[in-house]
Amino acid sequence: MSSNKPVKSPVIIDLKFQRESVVKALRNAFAGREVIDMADPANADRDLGTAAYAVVWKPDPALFEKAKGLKAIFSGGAGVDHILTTYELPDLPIVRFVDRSLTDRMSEWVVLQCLSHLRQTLTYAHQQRDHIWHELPGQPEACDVTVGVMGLGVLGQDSVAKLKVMGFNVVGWSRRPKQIAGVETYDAHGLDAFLGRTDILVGLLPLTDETRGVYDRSLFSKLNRHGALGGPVFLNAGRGGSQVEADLVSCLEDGTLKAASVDVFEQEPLAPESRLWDMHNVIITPHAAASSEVSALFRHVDSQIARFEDGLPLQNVVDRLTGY
Ligand code: NDP
Ligand code: OXD
Repeated sequence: MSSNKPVKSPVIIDLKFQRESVVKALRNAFAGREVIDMADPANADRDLGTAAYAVVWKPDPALFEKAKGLKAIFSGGAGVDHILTTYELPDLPIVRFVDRSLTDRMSEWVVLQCLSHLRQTLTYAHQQRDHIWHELPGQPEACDVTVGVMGLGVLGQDSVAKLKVMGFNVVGWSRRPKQIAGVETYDAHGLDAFLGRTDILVGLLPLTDETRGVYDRSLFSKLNRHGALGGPVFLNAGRGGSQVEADLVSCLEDGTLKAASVDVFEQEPLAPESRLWDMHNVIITPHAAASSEVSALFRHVDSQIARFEDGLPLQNVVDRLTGY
């Protein structure tokens, strides 16, 4: 007996993620829908013309040539520069990954780094290595320090809320004006005023034509030099293309910046010869501030496809003009 249910259109998976996490998550994903996993060599020459959806992270450039029937593209992460800056993309909706798991992870990273610099964990770690028992003089409180968050989107706003819980003063900057209770915010025109208030600068901007190279010497030199930490600190978990790394290194060397925590780099992986690796005032994490939980990603894609097929608008669609 044949069923009258319409056949669900296949979904293509092209995720340059850790392989086991994808394989494991696929076991329970996309019920009743064919999955074309591009990491499976058997799919190398597959006809992709019937697939309506693709879930991608740094996909094969030829994918969009071959998959001519796509109706929507889902980014494997919150950022979409990995596709927008690299390919001639078809004029289709691109959906960002927005999920509590990713947002929480990012806020954890931001709060952890702010507290690490507040509580001088780098210096104490060096002292411990050298068996030195020495309490550092002065112990500023979070309320003595102003954290300036650049980028007040999903991740920036959650970080702001959690930094406030820890007692930091928080100011924020975004392209368009924002109202956030208990937080002074600045728009594109207020950048210098925002920087002048900021002791710890947190970069949570997407990479676009406008934000490329924004964190440079000129910007770092406008940060507050008279704060309780004894010099400005820079954190970046947005995108490495937004920082001028040569300026970052020289500002950390000459004291324009006191310290930094960096998760994203102009080139990833960070080159073994980068001076950043050995700087005593730098914390490096390997683009791991907020990795995508693959099973949560597939649940999010599944629910967006269900909306789409029910005639409802997709959520978190990228604005192709602004690039985020
Ligand atoms: P959103 O799109 O929700 O927010 C982006 C924010 O940046 C908005 O507030 C936006 O302003 C602001 N912005 C964009 N362009 C400009 C500009 N030219 N000038 C001033 N402000 C600007 O993004 P998310 O918060 O979800 O994510 C931010 C970025 O974090 C991602 O794009 C990605 O690159 C990075 N990321 C990094 C991860 C990691 O592990 N390191 C993990 C996940 C994401 P407005 O509000 O006015 O639109
Ligand atoms: C993202 C990332 O954009 O992991 O989600 O960088």
